[in-house]
Amino acid sequence: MKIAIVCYPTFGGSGVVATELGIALSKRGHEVHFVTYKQPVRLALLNERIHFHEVNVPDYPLFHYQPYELALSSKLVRIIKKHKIDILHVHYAIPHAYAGYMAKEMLKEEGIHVPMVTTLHGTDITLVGSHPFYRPAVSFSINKSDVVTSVSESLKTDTLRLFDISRHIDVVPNFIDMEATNHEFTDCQRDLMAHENERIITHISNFRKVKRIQDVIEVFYRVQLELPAKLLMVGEGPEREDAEQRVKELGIEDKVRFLGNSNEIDKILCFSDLFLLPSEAESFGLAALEAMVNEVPVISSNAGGIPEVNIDGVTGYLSNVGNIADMAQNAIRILHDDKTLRTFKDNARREAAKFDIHNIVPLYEELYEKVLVNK
Ligand code: GMT
Repeated sequence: MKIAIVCYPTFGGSGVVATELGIALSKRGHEVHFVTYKQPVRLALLNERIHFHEVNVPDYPLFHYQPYELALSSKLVRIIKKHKIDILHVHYAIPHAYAGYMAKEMLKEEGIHVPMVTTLHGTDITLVGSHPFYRPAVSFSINKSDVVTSVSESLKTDTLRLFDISRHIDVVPNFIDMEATNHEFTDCQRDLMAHENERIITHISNFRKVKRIQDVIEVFYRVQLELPAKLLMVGEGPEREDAEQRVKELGIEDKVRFLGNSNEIDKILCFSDLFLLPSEAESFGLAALEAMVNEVPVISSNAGGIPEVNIDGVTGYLSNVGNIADMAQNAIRILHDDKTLRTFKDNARREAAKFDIHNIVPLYEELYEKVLVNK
């Protein structure tokens, strides 16, 4: 099949999933065309089956806001015609499903019918899309999609609760490549980050409010009072400065390292002992899954789809949002002896295997095939 993928090319989970999906589809023989404003961060090499088309928005002074949806839908029309695309797969409802629908309608005028698959990732539904400003456009774009998928059962429930949806929603969970992280966990160069007797605790995110960065710091503060530990903070975002300030106030600057954005997540997770994800909302929690595949147990909130990934008492522990004391206690419970930590590490990788790319990508292929038959 020839598949056009529209996504955000940044470090966010939706862009990562869309990119990894495209790469996996190309390896399975499909021709994949990424259409976005920048080459996706995880898309290293292009080849005869992976193409990248940049959406340019001409900077015209008359426009106060440059019309990205217009540029994207026009670009989609050109790409779909030129490359005879079979399926349009858009990740994130706004504005991608909206622009995709416009492209579909323009093509219909020329007798070209391209089915659109829309994958909902979370923030487009729970945080941004449900705002009254956007709600009608989001409902409309979802209802006009030929196939709608959500990355967790929880997100499906939220979508049906928050919007007026007439479409069936298929749950296709996010995935990871078990083989790609099949490295030797003893050869992780952890001595670069911590002393031998210290546990390494990691948090990775875009440091937005929804991630509750202050909780990460507070949980770590309590843990390091009980056992020797270091905290690695990976990512960039608006909450970073306040977090650094809090670390200073607590007098733990020598134990916390802010590493910024990284393309070497697996290397960092390889020497991590515990992952913290205390988010306010999380449709899936791809970062938790990436930790688990690297044998890192997860201490998280029980928000949204996280319980579908992090299994309480098995791969880590779940607490109510904001319950720092419970999170710290659970973290200490896992970290305080090697045997318990080993059990949680093994469980984390074993449970992550359920989300192996080889199990999940065929689910998308089946949906593509089904919609093409009914075209
Ligand atoms: O979490 C973010 O801030 C990024 C966001 C995105 O839109 O890329 O992530 C969402 O999609 C990911 C991939 O499906 C999910 O793993 C995240 O849980 C989800 N984030 C939220 O729901 C807050």
